[in-house]
Amino acid sequence: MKLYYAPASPFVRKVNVFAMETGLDKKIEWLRTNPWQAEDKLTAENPLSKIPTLITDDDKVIYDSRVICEYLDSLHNGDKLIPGKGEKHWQVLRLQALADGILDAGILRFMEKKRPSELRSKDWDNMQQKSVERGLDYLESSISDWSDNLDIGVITVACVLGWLDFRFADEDWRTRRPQLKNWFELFSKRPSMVKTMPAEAK
Ligand SMILES: N[C@@H](CCC(=O)N[C@@H](CS)C(=O)NCC(=O)O)C(=O)O
Repeated sequence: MKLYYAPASPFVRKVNVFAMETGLDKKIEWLRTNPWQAEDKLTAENPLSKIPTLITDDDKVIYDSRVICEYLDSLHNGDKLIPGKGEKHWQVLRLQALADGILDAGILRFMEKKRPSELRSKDWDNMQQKSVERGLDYLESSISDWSDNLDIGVITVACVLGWLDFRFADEDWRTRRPQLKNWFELFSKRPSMVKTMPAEAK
């Protein structure tokens, strides 16, 4: 399999952690790209020019991170990280959707920060920041429902928190959320997390 990636992408990290936790990482060949430049090699596979984008061994193209993780989960015989149908399935997918949504709002803020200051909208930034804050509050208040699990939901939560530390290091999410802080500290020690720390693209 081949995976289009860039080193700072939290969605790529999610797929990478998922692949390591399911023992599939050795089967992935990494193809570096810059999705913001809409390089031909990427847009030929994914018209949205987004990463992660996976090319399977039989040349199928799969995106986005949710669909890639579901595909990876179908390839191994260990414990599934996306539980089959039933209550657990929906809980895990909802946790993933919440964490992905926090990331989406965080990325909108990050993009806004990059615009010339006279073009930036404080209202827009506040609105996205509030989504992030509410999402994190929910993670703190619901932590006993998910913190003992290893699944696509908690992997996504961990990648979101890692990305917030990477891109918004000056904003403290921990003080008001001690349980989330402790959980993240522990989860971050997993080899899959240690080996996939985000890095600025060179
Ligand atoms: N929902 C997508 C989001 C992917 C995404 O937004 N990736 C970013 C990098 S972190 C990207 O490729 N952005 C380029 C663009 O939006 O043009 C997923 O889960 O894979």
